[in-house]
Amino acid sequence: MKKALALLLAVLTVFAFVSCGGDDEAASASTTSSTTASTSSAPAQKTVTLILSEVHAEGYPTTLADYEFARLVEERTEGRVKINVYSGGTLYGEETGSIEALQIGDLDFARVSASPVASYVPALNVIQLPYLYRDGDHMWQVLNGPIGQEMLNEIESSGSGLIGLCYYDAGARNFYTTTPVQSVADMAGLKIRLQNNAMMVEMVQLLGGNGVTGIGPNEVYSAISQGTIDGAENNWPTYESMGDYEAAPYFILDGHTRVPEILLASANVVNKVSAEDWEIIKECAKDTQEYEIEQWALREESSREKVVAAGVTVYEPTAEELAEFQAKMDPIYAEYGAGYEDMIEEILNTGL
Ligand code: BDP
Repeated sequence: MKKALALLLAVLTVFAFVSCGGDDEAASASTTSSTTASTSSAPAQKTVTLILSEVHAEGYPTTLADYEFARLVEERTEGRVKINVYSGGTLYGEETGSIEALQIGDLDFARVSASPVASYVPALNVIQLPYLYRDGDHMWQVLNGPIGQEMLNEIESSGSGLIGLCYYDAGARNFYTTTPVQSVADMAGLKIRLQNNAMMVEMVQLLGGNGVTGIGPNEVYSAISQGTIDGAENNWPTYESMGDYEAAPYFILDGHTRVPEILLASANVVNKVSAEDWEIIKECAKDTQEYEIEQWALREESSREKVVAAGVTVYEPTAEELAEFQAKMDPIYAEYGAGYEDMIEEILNTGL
């Protein structure tokens, strides 16, 4: 009896051993087959869809760059990250609204002008001071150099909840009005719409006008038509694409500022994607910069041609008249340049 029991136990042990091994084999076979299945059919990977807000219309250089950014991200993350672009200000017509939405994580990306961003990250005013750059090349040398990078880092480290991914071109900004402006004296009392930035309001005040904020770029045409304001300031493409040239047909090439565009991300995006995909997103943004600059050059030219053909009066100020505009800016350099004297010096010397 004892022997029979021992034999039974031995048989059971051998059976248990064999069946365990068998299970292991079955398990490893099924792992292999699921790996095979995942490479041969669609992988069950996590995908995320993010949104990007843009005030400009379809076809505008920054909007084209937004789509290029979305395309590159989807391609390089192999579909794990998709970005939906909302152009034409359909999500946020005023950039301050989109910046605040990024800060609270309601929005993932926004392509905005650096001007309103400076209301949240004041250091950014340094790279958009009036009459700071000799020309576009000068600005790009600065933005692509250590100062440009330092300013992008500042956006992130300032605790703004924003991350600056890259810069885009937006040319030079000029005043346009319902009555001719050819000198500082002609600016007296004019109500000029500005981006949401106190430095720009002061700039217009120093020129004798009144800066008006809180009007989105898509509302400028109607504000001028209704007589709420006497004019605004912008580059050729915005002047043309928003139709402002029809309401304010006097354009003075004073080129008071060069304000770059910035592609911003919400700091919250890093919680929505993997570390690897976040690195890809940052790299894709940088890789769209040159593309936007090319598109910008084309559009700047075609927009200028279009408004000139439409009958806009373009005034090119003399060197003396321009010097008068520039001389009025000293208090701005004193106030907004305080603490950044060395950086301003470095900017002025860049490329010389
Ligand atoms: C345009 C910028 C756009 C600004 C607009 C404005 O591209 O981002 O919103 O100016 O003046 O040049 O508000």
